Amino acid sequence: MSAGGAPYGLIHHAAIAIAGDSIVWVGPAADLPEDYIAWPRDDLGGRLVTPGLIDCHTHLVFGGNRAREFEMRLNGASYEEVARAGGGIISTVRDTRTASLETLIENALPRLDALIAEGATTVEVKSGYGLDRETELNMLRAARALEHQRPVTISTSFLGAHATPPEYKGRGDAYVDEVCIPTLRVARDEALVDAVDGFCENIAFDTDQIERVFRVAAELGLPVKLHAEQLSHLGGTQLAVRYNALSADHLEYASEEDARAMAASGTVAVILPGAFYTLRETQQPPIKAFRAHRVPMALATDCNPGSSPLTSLLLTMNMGCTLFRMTPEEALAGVTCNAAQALGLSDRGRIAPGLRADLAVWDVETPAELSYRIGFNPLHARIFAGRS
Ligand code: DI6
Ligand code: FE
Repeated sequence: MSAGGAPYGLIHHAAIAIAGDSIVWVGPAADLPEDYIAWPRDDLGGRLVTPGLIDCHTHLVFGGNRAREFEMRLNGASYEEVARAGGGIISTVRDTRTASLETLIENALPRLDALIAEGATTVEVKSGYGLDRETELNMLRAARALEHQRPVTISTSFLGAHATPPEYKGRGDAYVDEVCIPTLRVARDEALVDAVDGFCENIAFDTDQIERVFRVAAELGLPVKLHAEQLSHLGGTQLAVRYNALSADHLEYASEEDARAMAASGTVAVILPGAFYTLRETQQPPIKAFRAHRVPMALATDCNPGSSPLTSLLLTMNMGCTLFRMTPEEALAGVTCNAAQALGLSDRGRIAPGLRADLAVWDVETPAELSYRIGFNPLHARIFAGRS
């Protein structure tokens, strides 16, 4: 969002000067400095220009899909019956382990294209469906490869601590020590990982196990983030805050105390309405507490084959407003400046001199329309690194 006190930081009748891949000036067109007067111009016809959208939480790379499980559940099967039929995260692990690197890239591209079509210019992609060394590394290699297939920035997160694989059933500690942490070290050595994530939940890993992973992340100089308080209050947020996490994500069961601690550590609250909606959750994240304690709130698709098969940031914005009562201004900040902060990227997410010229141009009359409409894409043009 640009600077300025107006709602959304909006500047009417504005001009943006771009040199190469960077913004060099922004302000009222009437105030355009002499230096830029003779530069080539694109007249956008008075359209709304926002920062390019940022999806700061996705599991975009994976094999197979879980539509059959979706159908089984709607035909009355319980989670247990689905699991017994080989459903759940483990079914995606199986499909991801058998997929080649090329297949992982090919499967991810349509999902990435859906985000790009709505103006996304930066997308975070996690590992976490391999749960063995080679497949975790393959997922991160596929994520890195996406950047060479599309005009987009990919930020990668290692999520080896997503679930315990079948061969380590009931032996979570051994999996963390024998597979997760050694793989993290290799991923770091191969420059495949930008941040380290974990799933802190009764059905995944406890705070002690996550802390063992975070300790190694700190040793390797990698920032952390955490799936926390999604289905219960396990204390993941307080652990994340102790490690100055970039973000804590989901947070349906986060407390006022958690919000206070996140405000103090500058940890972003990443709100994921797609999973809440898909799982038909009832416990909402404490938006009022985050607002009261001025915790930056980001919004993301959490695109994954199980709990959030969602590839629309605009629908995510609408869900953030309609389901969680975020304001349209909070929703737009949630997929721009706050999402950039959740990824530790200070060079984007706002329209300001010195930042990347990643922009989205919209056919809307007001910014609120971006969150208001359901299933409609008003993107007029997308500018990535200064080029449309
Ligand atoms: N939280 C979730 O809801 C997903 N992972 C996580 O950490 C579930 C992922 C899946 O069902 O495939
Ligand atoms: Fe997730």
